[in-house]
Amino acid sequence: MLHLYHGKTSVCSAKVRVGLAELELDWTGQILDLGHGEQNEDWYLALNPKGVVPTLIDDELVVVESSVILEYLAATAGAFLMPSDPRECIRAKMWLSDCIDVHAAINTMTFATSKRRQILASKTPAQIASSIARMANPANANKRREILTNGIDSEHVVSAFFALTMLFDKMERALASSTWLLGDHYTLADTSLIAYVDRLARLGLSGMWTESAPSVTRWLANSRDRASYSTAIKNYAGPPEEESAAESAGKNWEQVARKWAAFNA
Ligand SMILES: N[C@@H](CCC(=O)N[C@@H](CS)C(=O)NCC(=O)O)C(=O)O
Repeated sequence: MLHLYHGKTSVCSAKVRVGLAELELDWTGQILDLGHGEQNEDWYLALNPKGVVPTLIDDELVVVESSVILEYLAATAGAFLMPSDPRECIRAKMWLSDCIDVHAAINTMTFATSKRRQILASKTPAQIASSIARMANPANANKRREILTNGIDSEHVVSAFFALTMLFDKMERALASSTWLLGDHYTLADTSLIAYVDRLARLGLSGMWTESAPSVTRWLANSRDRASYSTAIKNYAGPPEEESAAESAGKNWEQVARKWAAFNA
């Protein structure tokens, strides 16, 4: 039986849950409390030394990295969702490899806006410093510290804008004449991206693509209509409309819009 260590609202965990749902695989899971640092406990670091979710266990096999997990699941389920034609297959894999930069960008936008607001309002500077000090990966710890200090003015926001501009341009080109990223059939490429784009919409940041990449809005709606979205994302994070309305009150878009426009000018 497949066993997944995941986070309730973690985007890369959601991405794997979408894959499990699309492939109709049976699995068990354990949700880690990321806010309280459960991912940095010794028992979990023995499985995933970077102290991040998700981690998939299949008997004695430990698989980390959400895109690699998706590929493994697709192979396990008889390659369903992964095109068999070598050229299509490599196009799907390139979308999966884009996820490394896309994940970093989504993490940046989440922590530079909503999470920063929540963390600064609920924790003392000493509590923040000690939770960052527990992070296993020094690169992630340095990034978190800098973003919590500088918010939307963080140097990481510029890198995030670069990655997201490339993402929306590529998605718009792919979706201009087809329903899904690789054509008329839903594939692992679509599975790999829904949680990330959904997160930006939940943060109230859909202004990043509504005018420049309108096909992304249609793709997001189509992806949210699939049963896998309810099973894997909505059941854990709640309805997207409620979250984006709450986030709009936090004025994320007002903070981001001017910088985003300047970056794309
Ligand atoms: N590239 C990794 C990223 C994993 C990652 O950063 N996961 C986040 C949640 S989406 C996490 O566990 N964060 C915990 C922390 O930052 O302490 C993947 O796709 O699996």
